[in-house]
Amino acid sequence: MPTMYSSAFASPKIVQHLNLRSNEKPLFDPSKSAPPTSFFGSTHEFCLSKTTTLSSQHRRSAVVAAAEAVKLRKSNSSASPSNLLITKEEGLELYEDMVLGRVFEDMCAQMYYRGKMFGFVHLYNGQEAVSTGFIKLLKKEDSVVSTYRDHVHALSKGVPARSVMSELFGKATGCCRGQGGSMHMFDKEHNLLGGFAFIGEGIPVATGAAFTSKYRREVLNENCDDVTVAFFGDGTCNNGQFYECLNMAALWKLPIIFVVENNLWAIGMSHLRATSDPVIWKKGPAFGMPGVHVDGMDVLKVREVAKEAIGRARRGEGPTLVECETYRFRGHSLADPDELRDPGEKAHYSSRDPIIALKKYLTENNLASEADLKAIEKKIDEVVEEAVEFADGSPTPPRSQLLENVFADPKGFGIGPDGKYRCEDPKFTEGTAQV
Ligand SMILES: Cc1ncc(C[n+]2csc(CCOP(=O)(O)OP(=O)(O)O)c2C)c(N)n1
Ligand SMILES: [Mg+2]
Repeated sequence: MPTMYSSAFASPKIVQHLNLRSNEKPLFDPSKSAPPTSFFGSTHEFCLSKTTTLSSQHRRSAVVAAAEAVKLRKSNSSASPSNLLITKEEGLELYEDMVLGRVFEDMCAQMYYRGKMFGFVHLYNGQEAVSTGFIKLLKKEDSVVSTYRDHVHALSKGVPARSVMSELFGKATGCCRGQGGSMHMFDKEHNLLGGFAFIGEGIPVATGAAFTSKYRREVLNENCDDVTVAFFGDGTCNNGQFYECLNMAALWKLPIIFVVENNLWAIGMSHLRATSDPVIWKKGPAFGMPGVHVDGMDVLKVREVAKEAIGRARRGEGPTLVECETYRFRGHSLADPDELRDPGEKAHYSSRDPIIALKKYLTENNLASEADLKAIEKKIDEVVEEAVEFADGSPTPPRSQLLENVFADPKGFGIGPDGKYRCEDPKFTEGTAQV
């Protein structure tokens, strides 16, 4: 009997969408169903469990397991005689990027508590495999859209650490000249399109960027195969923009990958308590695009799924929704004492640290020695320390920068009748009601 959790992949229409290359089995093969490796490692109860016929068995059979897909690729791979998923160079690149993300974020925590940064700062510790797994496969021309947890996406995309750190310090040398701060990283050169503090706001921007690529290719006949990757959280999947953009992206077959970083929590709200159907990947097939669930603590699995999804987008075959099961190792922001999450749940995921897992893979498969990895760690420590020195020694922006790029000032809020910036008036902070 079909259950409400039977896979939408069973639909022939969807299978057609998954038809990738005639000579190759698709990675997102609906017939390769297997239990998710650890999905719902959350210690929270599924809130539907008492009122539906849903059983864990049904849930499991609905998930397309990337673990299976990875095995498939491994045994089919002819590129690597050793039958490994990555080369030594690729492995070291992934390791370096993940260590950079981790060390950078740990340094941010230190600098925040020393009063060098202001406002809210959201760190990415624990989620590195997602950023690295996707972004290291992109070209410079491809776009990335992030959330307020954006430092590591910026770093993976190639924005220099000193430029991100300076932005966090509010300095003129930051990637947004100090005006964006932690939640609004942006970098034109590397096509990092933000940094968005309002959850879900980046998804339409990403969809627009993907539309631009398609328009350039199909209407302007430009040689453009750029893709866009949009990252956002599980909590954000309950916002309307998510659904509107899935619809448009599928309708217009846009070159976009929607990457859900499902860390099981939206601030202090458990995903399982807040979402009528918490299986996010399944919402892709509902709109006519593949949906995939992958172990987001394993960079190699994320990378295999990312390859397929990016390849589809580049070939003009349309969008993919990827749900990466991951976990943040710190509180929601540096202002969060992180007292709500179950210590057992935290321990479960911290034992699956993605950096340690990659290290193990590299050493056990003789792709890298301890010394190779130590050298990378040393190099990254230096890069991050240099970034702090650079940021600390950089100038603050002039006050007049506050009013740059303001499109309209109809009531004279910024500039007084004397033509001077009001912010330069010593009484500026006394109140603006009269303006
Ligand atoms: C439109 C909007 N509503 C509410 C908020 C407050 N808010 C900030 S973070 C957050 C939770 C987001 O959780 P999730 O999408 O899972 O991302 P995570 O922080 O886990 O990476 C909420 C509701 C917001 N920033 N924007
Ligand atoms: Mg979340």
